[in-house]
Amino acid sequence: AAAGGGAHGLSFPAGFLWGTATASYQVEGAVNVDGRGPSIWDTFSHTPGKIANNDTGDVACDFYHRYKEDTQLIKSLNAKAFRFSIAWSRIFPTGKGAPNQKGLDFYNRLVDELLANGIQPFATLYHWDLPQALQDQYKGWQGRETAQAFGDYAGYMAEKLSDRVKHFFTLNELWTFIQLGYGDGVFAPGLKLPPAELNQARHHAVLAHGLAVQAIRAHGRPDTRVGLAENIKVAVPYIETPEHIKAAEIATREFNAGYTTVILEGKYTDTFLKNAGANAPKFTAEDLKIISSPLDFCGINIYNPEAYVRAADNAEGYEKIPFAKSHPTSTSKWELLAPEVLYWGARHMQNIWKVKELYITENGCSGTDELTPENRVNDTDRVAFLRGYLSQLQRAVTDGAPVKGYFYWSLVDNFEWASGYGIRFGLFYMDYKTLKRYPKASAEYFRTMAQQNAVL
Ligand code: GBH
Repeated sequence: AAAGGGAHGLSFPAGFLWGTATASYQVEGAVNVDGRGPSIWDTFSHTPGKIANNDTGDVACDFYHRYKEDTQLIKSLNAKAFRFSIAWSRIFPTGKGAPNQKGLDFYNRLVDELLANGIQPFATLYHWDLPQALQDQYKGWQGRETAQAFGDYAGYMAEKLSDRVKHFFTLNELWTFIQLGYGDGVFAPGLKLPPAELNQARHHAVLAHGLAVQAIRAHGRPDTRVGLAENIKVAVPYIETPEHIKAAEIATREFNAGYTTVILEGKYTDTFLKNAGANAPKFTAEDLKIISSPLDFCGINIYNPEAYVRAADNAEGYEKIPFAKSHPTSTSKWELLAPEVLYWGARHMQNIWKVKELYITENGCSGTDELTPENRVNDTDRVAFLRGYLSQLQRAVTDGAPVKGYFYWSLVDNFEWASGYGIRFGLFYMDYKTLKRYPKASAEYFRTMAQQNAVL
């Protein structure tokens, strides 16, 4: 039964979960507190020239100390779920060995605070802040040992938190941290590996995901649920007719061959292996079994399409249509705006891989966000973004896509990786001098939608 209902009649089903998301290194700060070990993002952000303005996450939003205040912000949005990530190096300062109780205590306090305020915790175990020691010892994801260590850490977290945390995500956006961190050198650890080594690192990351799924099953409670949060590369059919929709499905399967496709299908596609040739990763049949361990749900982070595609009479069965130079973007130049990507992301997961439970684990819009003398932020661009993207999500749910919830990225403005603090995604504006938070117009918009369970 539909609850609420807006002027457009764009209601979501009763029980649809509204939430926001953050990640440890982007918000926590407190990098030298309570025994936290250094991560590759500490090293990278302290290397001059890597981050815009040479910003670092040393203080960020000081979420480590202000999580109670931020829980009230979440509550004020009528959000009933919060997705956060755990800093591996707070728990295991060198990635493995003896756990650090003080680090665990922080996440215990956070989880308890969320639950006391009626907010379900959704925990991501890895949002890119790899313990530096694992980078030094095993070359990070280039070493199979890192995947093993991740599995052990995941099992430990499930044991400690699963009495209260019911939803775990293994790794956030494998594509991003592998491609940009180990391939293009623009994210930590800043490497530009040749194709064979890059492929091997990527293989270790999908293996780590599978090992973590198994460890969470082994050490969690019977009702513990596990999924991943991948930025699936979505092909949008440029016209919604059966032939172009089919082409978009073929393209989406290939765009994600090294990530979502191998995780959900348990094999690398023929095209992927053919294209990789001598650079294909070394793997065993047992690896593929681990990698494709069954999941309870999938999280998808979606901002922009990978491409518009059309059906084509070629070997691939599709062709990409290049983006127009004038295609609109947010203040992040990579964020090509296309609300229907949320519709097609959800539909492809359902139609290609028969996924039964989906969450939009990230979706958001960056903007210029200036604070007026009256302490307002008139982010009309973000309001328009939300209305457009969520209308398409509502259409997907109406058409039967099994989307159970939506997490806006992000709760507050935060450390936007290589872009530093200059790019803002939050529903709340962060004054980085005072660390005061101010609701933007979009926060009020979100709060009303979440309350009425409808696009307004
Ligand atoms: C998400 O990635 C991340 O999970 C989240 O941490 C982040 O804050 C959010 O997006 C907003 O960016 O630096 O020009 O090479 C979304 C996918 C992949 C989009 C990396 C930006 C970097 C482009 N992102 N990409 S660039």
